Amino acid sequence: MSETTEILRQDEQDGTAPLVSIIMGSQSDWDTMRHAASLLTELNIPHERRIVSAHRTPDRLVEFARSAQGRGLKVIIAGAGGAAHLPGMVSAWTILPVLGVPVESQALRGMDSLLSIVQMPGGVPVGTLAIGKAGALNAGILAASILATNDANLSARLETWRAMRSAAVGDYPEE
Ligand code: RP5
Repeated sequence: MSETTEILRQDEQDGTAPLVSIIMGSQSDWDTMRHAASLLTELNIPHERRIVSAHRTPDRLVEFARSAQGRGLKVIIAGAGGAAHLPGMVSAWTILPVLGVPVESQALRGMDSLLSIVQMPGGVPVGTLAIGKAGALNAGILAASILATNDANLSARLETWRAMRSAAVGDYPEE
């Protein structure tokens, strides 16, 4: 088993039921999506990470999306690049909130991913974040915010996280 595969499976091994699922269209998306995973880990939010391709594993996509709510998931973060159907297709199968992360593509630097994810027809929403690392991180923060509306302890952890980020900003630039 590769080191990355081991990381992708580590949350399945601790036996905690995941509240957030981070899915991605390809192994190559992990370098972006790991920023969402790191944030969730930092805030101690049980989550899973999976590869689900709209194009290459369509049956896996349907099985994942149709079972998501029944498995106790509350939020889905879906990252994909290029013709990025994954978040929209998942949203078509579930009423859970779906946060879409456009992964930066080589050909069009993620503009294709962004437009594919953001331009959903009315009625099938995908909350679309920025292209790349910032989008993945913010998807993690948004997932935490959604869960925190019903979890005072998590809300306090999120407040602390934000306060630490603020405290790290200096008043003046260093020479
Ligand atoms: C998409 O195609 C994936 O989400 C990925 O961003 C992109 C390239 O995939 P690989 O060719 O690296 O597997 O489906």
